[in-house]
Amino acid sequence: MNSRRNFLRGAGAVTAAVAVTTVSRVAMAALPEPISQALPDTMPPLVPNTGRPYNPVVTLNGWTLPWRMNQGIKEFHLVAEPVVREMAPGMKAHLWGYNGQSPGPTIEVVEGDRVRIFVTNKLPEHTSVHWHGQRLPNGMDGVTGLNQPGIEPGKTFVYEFVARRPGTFMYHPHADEMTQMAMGMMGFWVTHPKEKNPLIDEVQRDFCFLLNAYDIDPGSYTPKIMTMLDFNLWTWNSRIFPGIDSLNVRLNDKVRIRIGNLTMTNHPIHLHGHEFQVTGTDGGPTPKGGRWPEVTTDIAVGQMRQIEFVADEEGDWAFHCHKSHHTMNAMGHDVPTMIGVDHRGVTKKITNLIPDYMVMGERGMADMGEMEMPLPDNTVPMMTGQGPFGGVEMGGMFSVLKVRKDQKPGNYKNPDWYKHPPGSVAFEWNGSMPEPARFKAESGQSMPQATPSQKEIEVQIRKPSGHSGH
Ligand SMILES: [Cu+2]
Repeated sequence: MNSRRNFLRGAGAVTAAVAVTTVSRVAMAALPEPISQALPDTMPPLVPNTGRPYNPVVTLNGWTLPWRMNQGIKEFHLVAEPVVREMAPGMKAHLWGYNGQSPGPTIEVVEGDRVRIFVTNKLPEHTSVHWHGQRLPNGMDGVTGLNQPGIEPGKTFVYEFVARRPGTFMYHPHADEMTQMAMGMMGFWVTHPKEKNPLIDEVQRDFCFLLNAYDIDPGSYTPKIMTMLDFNLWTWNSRIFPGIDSLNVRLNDKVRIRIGNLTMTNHPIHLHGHEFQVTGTDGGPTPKGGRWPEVTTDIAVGQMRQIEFVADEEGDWAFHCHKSHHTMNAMGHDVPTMIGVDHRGVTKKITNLIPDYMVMGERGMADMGEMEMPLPDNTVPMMTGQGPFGGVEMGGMFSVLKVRKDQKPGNYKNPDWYKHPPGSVAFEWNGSMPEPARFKAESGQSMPQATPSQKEIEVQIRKPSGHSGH
């Protein structure tokens, strides 16, 4: 990659993309060393040691791409390539991404920075990078065929523009998009304000992640790229609960969370215990008069949202997508609802043939959290995770905001479970249970049926009889 011959080949391909800008060939004496990340862990903020100072972000289960300054220009090197991404302990996916991970590294720059990004393609097909939300010269917008030719396998292209407005952005291919995004190619981009901006508050914690989704059959490794709606893995930065790190903050920190949606559906993102405001989108900071308190904000496809709040309630607060199927891992959606169905007789007959058979859903699906039926290799249970009080029964797009008095400023380490003050946890009632009072309706049906003499159908309610059913 760094040999002179490769560089010259890359530089030849570059000319088309930068012909109209003022990049001097001399300035690009060599490509910046590509930097790769092997771990799926949340990396500490990358404090800038060159260029203008700023308060860096923390990418959930991700990292920020280091850069080099070259005659006042910030140079980055992205390598599009196949990667193996651990989605959660026990499950790895064969994806496409950048610099060793999917999503790719976060790019952080400062408003007014001149940015040069080298993009090397190590995929088996052509690609390009679109810089979602940026003001830039048309030839840098990255739409294959429209703004540039595709970057063929083995080639390197150069993008160069000034990061004109501060905000929350992302990057992704604009070449065979369906395949490349279904395979995990995307990354976050943050442009920090260069000076105090009346619409951008200072925060103590600044997190970011992308919403993405995959369809990977249990027991397999590669996403099905033709899937349009029925995805089975709902991910934050290509991670599923319990593989998504918690967001660890200090009590009374002002917290910003930046979220972008590159799935095929909307995600109502919900935070417990606090109200937040949407302070910006990929279109820029929200005017202060247009902000209102929320506990859930819907993020539509292709949108980005920046939420902010003061973390002034100690505890372990759930933070998740509110679509209940998006907080589950791979499952079959063709399972019928079995609540109230007594299959004791049937189960006995089946277990004679298939000893591991387990009936699903007779008392609801919570049993799945402690399911003992063997799973295929490389598969995370549909509902899983252990909290201090037992199974959390979640999957997919779920994490926890941990607010602690003793979390040190700038420290992102995961603290132990919250220790609740005595008497502040919901508890079991052991007193007597009065008969329910039956409410008598006062109004009647305003438009009764013409023939009210229908036969009443008898419905049998089977009440659960404890956990020893089968
Ligand atoms: Cu969702």
